[in-house]
Amino acid sequence: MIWRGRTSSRDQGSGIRDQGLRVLAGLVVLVVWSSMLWAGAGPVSGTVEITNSQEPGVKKNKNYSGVVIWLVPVGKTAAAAPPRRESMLQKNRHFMPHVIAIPVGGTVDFPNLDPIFHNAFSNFSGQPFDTALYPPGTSRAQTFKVPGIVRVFCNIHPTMSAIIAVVPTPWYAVTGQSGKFSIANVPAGDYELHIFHERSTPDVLKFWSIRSRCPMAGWTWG
Ligand SMILES: [Cu+2]
Repeated sequence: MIWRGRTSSRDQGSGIRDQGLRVLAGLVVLVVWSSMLWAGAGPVSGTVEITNSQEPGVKKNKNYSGVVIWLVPVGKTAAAAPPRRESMLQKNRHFMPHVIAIPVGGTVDFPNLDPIFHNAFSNFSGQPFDTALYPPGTSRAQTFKVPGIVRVFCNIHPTMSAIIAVVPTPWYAVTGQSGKFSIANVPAGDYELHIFHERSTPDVLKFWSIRSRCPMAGWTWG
């Protein structure tokens, strides 16, 4: 079964702006819950389209990457995911990839592949941390024990930034350029679908915290 939704300007409240960043106002999400009878678990896939963006890369190139989607079971705690380990490279004065997601308890490595010092820190949302400066060719690691959106920076290169979405569930995905995503092995049950993009307004994100049954019997706005 397929469900389509669209945010409208009415859903964007007063157009809250995020620290002067150009606001990415709308997200259109098409979610396909498998309509097959699942043998206990099945895939959830879909497409995200970013609307109203003033970013040339998003508008011109239809680059819908970096949207994080995760499913949280309703009325019960998600089974603990096995601890995950991901890498976020420091290369050419960028964090790569720019957006990653990891379940609570996971660890992120920050290998420095540049010929200069870098650090990685976050201090105003999600779990604060600071690796301190470290030399080329070395790496630092950070374990994230608290769910939330961690905004990562390097304290000597102001243009370096990244997002780590620490999610309380093993069922999550980050979109690629096409906006497509797929989450495998989702057990049948009730879920809240959550969505995050670094330039969406809080109102848009709240709009997209929606509840459904999986496999889908119909959407309810919860
Ligand atoms: Cu740096």
